[in-house]
Amino acid sequence: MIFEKIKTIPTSEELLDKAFSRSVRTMAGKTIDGPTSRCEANEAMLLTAANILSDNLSSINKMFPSFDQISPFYYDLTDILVGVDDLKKSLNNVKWASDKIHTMSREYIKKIRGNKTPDVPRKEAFGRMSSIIGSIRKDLLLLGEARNILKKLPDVREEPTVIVAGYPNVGKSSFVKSVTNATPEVAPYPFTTKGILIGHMEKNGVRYQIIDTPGLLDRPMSERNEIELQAITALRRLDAIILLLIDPSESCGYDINAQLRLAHEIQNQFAIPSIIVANKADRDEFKKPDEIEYTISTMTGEGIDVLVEKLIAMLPVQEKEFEEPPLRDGF
Ligand SMILES: Nc1nc2c(ncn2[C@@H]2O[C@H](COP(=O)(O)OP(=O)(O)O)[C@@H](O)[C@H]2O)c(=O)[nH]1
Ligand SMILES: [Mg+2]
Repeated sequence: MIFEKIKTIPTSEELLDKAFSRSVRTMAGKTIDGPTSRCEANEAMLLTAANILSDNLSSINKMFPSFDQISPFYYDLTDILVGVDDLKKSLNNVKWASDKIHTMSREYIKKIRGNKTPDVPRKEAFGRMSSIIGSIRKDLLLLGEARNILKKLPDVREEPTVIVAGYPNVGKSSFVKSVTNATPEVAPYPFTTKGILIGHMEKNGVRYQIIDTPGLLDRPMSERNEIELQAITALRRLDAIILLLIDPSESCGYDINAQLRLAHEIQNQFAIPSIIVANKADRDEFKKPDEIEYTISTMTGEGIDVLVEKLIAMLPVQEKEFEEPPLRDGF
């Protein structure tokens, strides 16, 4: 996951503490005698502090991915949850502070060398570093919060994807579990308390991703808040198709007309291919609505293979590298 490698972002106080205490420690145990070694001591102190600050800041900058290169799905989520513009601004400010501390410290080192009172320019440099770090206080806080939010985003890959939608209890999670080999991972998703279920299946050497998004595509759009709607928009940026599950046995607790209405609403909302499929074909109360072509039972496995074939046929074909077949001897 692209945000996984972002480590904890220090606050400005923590950064200054670290830099200044380390710089004092460089001097520990050393006898400072005479003007030359007093200059060297102050120079070493300044260099230690400045390097710690500018290195830490530049590594913060490098931990974040370039927002011009991340996938549209993660870009959208970042924008909804944090704000890409704010994030970029803070990253730029941190980069600026890193460069500034670097160049400023080199100027002060020249002032320290040969100075009769070298601790005067050194202290002045420390003061300036403090105020530079102080000026990016809010940026570090914003990046720290952003990191905590983004790190928790699920690992949604850029693989052909099936998003499963439908009212609660129609069998969405059961479907994901029945077609994906390993136990699907329940990943936290900031827009829903239940998290999302991500499973993978492999057919003919191609990996597919199946996602159940409880709380997002399981009730009418009019019942959603702004943030949920945006989260749904981000889903639209995946290379995906939608499987709309209905339960004509109505054992899910929703009547079939409401279920079909939701399916049609989602079809209108998303301009990506979709298919309505009736689940729980094994139940006595099951009655296939006329418009539905595919019926399955995640319990008995009936219809699942045929449906998976159909889903794969609907998904965008993965570009496979074309290889010339080798010529046989004599040709
Ligand atoms: N009889 C029957 N029950 C099913 C079938 N698929 C799911 N269920 C049951 O329906 C309930 C809800 O399933 P679940 O997958 O959690 O639904 P979700 O809320 O849409 O994810 C569970 O008790 C399942 O065991 C099916 O094909 N036949
Ligand atoms: Mg579920």
